[in-house]
This record gives sequence, structure tokens and C-alpha cells, in this order.
Amino acid sequence: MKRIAFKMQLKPGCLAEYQKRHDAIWPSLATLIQKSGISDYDIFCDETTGTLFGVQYCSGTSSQSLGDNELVQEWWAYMSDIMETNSDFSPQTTPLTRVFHLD
Ligand code: RM4
Repeated sequence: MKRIAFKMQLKPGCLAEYQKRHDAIWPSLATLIQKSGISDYDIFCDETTGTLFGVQYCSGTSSQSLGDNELVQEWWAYMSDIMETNSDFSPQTTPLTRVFHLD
């Protein structure tokens, strides 16, 4: 199990809608993510820039590598009007390097 972090980017003025959609995350998507070995998954937002920071434990692939799954593709397309995405609607994602850890 490894702990990873990455950043994504909201479109301007979309934080409230982003929060609303995540408060009502599709149960089927949540289950898929958990069954993919991802846990303790948080997303934080820098409200001054709209930058999103995802942090999660993953036993294998990360949430950002589930793009082969149709349900994930549907979610990413659903979110594409409020997030910066690639041409396939996947969120523009930048892996982050851990520079400090304290147990
Ligand atoms: C985020 C983004 C991620 C997804 C989470 C649930 O906005 O789409 O890829 O794992 O939602």
C-alpha cells in the first residue's frame, strides 16, 4: 500500500458545484474506486487558485489510472464542464512528490 498525491484544476468559480457533485458521488463509482484498492482518499482545494490536491492510499493503480473503466469515463465526462481536462475528458493531473512524512 502506498500513499500518493496529485493535483488537478478547477475551472474558475466552480468550487461550489464541485463540492455539490462530490457530496453526491455516484455510489457505483465510490464502490469501484474502493474495490480498485484505493482508500483514505481525500481531495483538498486551494480556494485562492482552484487547485485540487488528491491524496490517497492505493494498493495498485491510482484513481487517476482507472480511465479504462466506462463508469470512470462517464464520471470524468460529467465533471469536464467544471474541471480542466485532457481531450479524453480525463482530469489534467500532475503527480506530486512527497517531501516530508511524520508518523
Ligand atoms: C475527481 C476526479 C477523480 C476522481 C474523483 C472521485 O473530481 O474525477 O479522477 O477519482 O473525482
